[in-house]
Amino acid sequence: MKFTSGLIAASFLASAAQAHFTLQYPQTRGFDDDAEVTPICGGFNNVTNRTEFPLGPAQIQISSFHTTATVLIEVAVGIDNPTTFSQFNTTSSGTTYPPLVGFNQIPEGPACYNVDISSLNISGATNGTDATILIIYDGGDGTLYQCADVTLVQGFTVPKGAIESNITCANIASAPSTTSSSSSSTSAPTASGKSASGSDMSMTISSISLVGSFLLAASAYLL
Ligand SMILES: *[C@@H]1O[C@H](CO)[C@@H](O)[C@H](O)[C@H]1NC(C)=O
Ligand SMILES: *[C@@H]1O[C@H](CO)[C@@H](O)[C@H](O)[C@H]1NC(C)=O
Ligand SMILES: *[C@@H]1O[C@H](CO)[C@@H](O)[C@H](O)[C@H]1NC(C)=O
Ligand SMILES: *[C@@H]1O[C@H](CO)[C@@H](O)[C@H](O)[C@H]1NC(C)=O
Ligand SMILES: *[C@@H]1O[C@H](CO)[C@@H](O)[C@H](O)[C@H]1NC(C)=O
Ligand SMILES: *[C@@H]1O[C@H](CO)[C@@H](O)[C@H](O)[C@H]1NC(C)=O
Ligand SMILES: [Cu+2]
Repeated sequence: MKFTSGLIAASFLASAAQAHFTLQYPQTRGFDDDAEVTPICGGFNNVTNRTEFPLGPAQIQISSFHTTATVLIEVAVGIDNPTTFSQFNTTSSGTTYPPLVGFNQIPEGPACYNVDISSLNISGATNGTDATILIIYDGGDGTLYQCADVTLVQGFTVPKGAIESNITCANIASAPSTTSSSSSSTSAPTASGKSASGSDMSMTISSISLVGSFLLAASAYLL
């Protein structure tokens, strides 16, 4: 008995150590390290659990197991089971909206983001609307995906303990728009709370090339 639980703990630690990234909150649709490379939701094509998530101010936490990684977070709203990338930036009436969290670079460890779905002004996003949050992650070994299926609830707040209490949650401006503004106010979220203000220029360049590769991945998927 003891031996068995020891084995389970050991295999859990082994898989956590190999992971590219994990989604701490909200609850992931599913995590399979090997299938994480499969669009759109890392190998999980069907909605199973849907959890409540704030329509207003909220946090999202991931853990990254690469030295540096680039992250983009998008949301599809009012669609039971989104199956194309465009459903994560376009309403049913054809209006496009920005990502929930723009491209940003993170160090290894936990990363937390302040988000507010209501601030995206998506017409269909009201109390009780279904949504799917999509984490797109690149730690240098491919573009990886995880989804979280939620119901947006007005006035709901992230439960205490869902986010590690000793980390600072970052405010990441929306991704640079196609009309390039040189002063994107992206900043890397850090576990310690100290700002990782490395080289903004190289971050911008790598963000742009990642935008390109993400879009390539997206269009490859759509073809
Ligand atoms: C996912 O949904 C599809 C279409 O409804 C179904 O054919 C398939 O069996 C489902 N897969 C799982 C794992 O439930
Ligand atoms: C659904 O959520 C419940 C409660 O969080 C959890 O116990 C269960 O394992 C989840 N099921 C799946 C398929 O993720
Ligand atoms: C929306 O997403 C699609 C698919 O990823 C992409 O081709 C398109 O450029 C995006 N539109 C905007 C305005 O960002
Ligand atoms: C949402 O609407 C508010 C108020 O009109 C505006 O300040 C904000 O820029 C809008 N956000 C987006 C993403 O369009
Ligand atoms: C949102 O909907 C839930 C039930 O789904 C309800 O309990 C709650 O009062 C609603 N909140 C607001 C602000 O209307
Ligand atoms: C935060 O707390 C967890 C345990 O709750 C600990 O493992 C981790 O090292 C702490 N992180 C920092 C940056 O203090
Ligand atoms: Cu990896």
